[in-house]
Amino acid sequence: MNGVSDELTLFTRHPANPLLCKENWPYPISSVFNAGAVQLADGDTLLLCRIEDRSGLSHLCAARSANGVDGWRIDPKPTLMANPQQFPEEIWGIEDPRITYVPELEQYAVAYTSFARGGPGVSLALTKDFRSFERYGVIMSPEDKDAALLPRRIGGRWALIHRPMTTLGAHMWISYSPDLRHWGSHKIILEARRGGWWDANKIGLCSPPIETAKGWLMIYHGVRQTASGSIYRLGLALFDLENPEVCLQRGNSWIFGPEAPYERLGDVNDVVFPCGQTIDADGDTIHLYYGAADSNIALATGSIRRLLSWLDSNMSLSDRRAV
Ligand code: BMA
Repeated sequence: MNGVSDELTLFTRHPANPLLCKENWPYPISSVFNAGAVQLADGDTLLLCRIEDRSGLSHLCAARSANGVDGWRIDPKPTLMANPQQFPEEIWGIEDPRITYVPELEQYAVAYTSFARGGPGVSLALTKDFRSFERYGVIMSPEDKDAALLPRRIGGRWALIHRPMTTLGAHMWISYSPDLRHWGSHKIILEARRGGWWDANKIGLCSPPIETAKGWLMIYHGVRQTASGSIYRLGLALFDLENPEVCLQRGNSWIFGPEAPYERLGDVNDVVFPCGQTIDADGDTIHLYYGAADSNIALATGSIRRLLSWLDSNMSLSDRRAV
């Protein structure tokens, strides 16, 4: 596996990694990373990739593949560009899309970071086909990011997971809305720990929450600050199905971190940053697509059943609080 030993092997790196890098792009770019992912009705895997162009600003571009590994058909030009005339909160680009299919709307909801003078905020767009988009504009004002919509209403309201920066710190929150436009009932659902923990001080949602029989499974990132920079790693937490602000389990250790050369070295070293996954028809096999070192896109595969049983034996006593 690319010379990398994975002690836990909850996620196995694909031998073809990295799957996509700037050399694959049909137009000049600086880097491709942090992609939202879905399996389309026709069976294709679609990645909505964050592309950083050579001005330094980001846009989104779709890549489609029959097997989710190779043979990518990449849109010949940007799929979704910032539109600062109509949406001034996008003046410095759009980043890190997370895609949720919403059966009630028969559409995909794309939550992404819009970047402007006030800092990063959360914007929302709906689409049926990843060719035309209905933009809702900014739905969480700066400074906020790492957002994804839950695929169904909770108690009659839509629910969004996101990560505002507040004087309390960089924790994960949930907010609710009757119409996807007006948001309230904001609550912290998971706090960054403190001190020496791998997820001290700054955490955020990775790919969209996964509905399982035991609860909403969330893969989140923790950012460890070191003398030579940050290390982005992944951890797991489980939340109540009908009351997702209640954390049922949280893992103590990280489960996936930068180890392969393409994760350790790039525009930003030591980053694994998934924004999307696809799940096979067996309901268990999970394909996690992640940005590696802010320079390319890689794939790791695991089992939802194994992630849940790992949580059973590695959780801290239902502890969602900072310690
Ligand atoms: C985060 C986001 C991600 C990026 C990561 C590491 O704050 O900006 O898009 O991958 O930092 O640079």
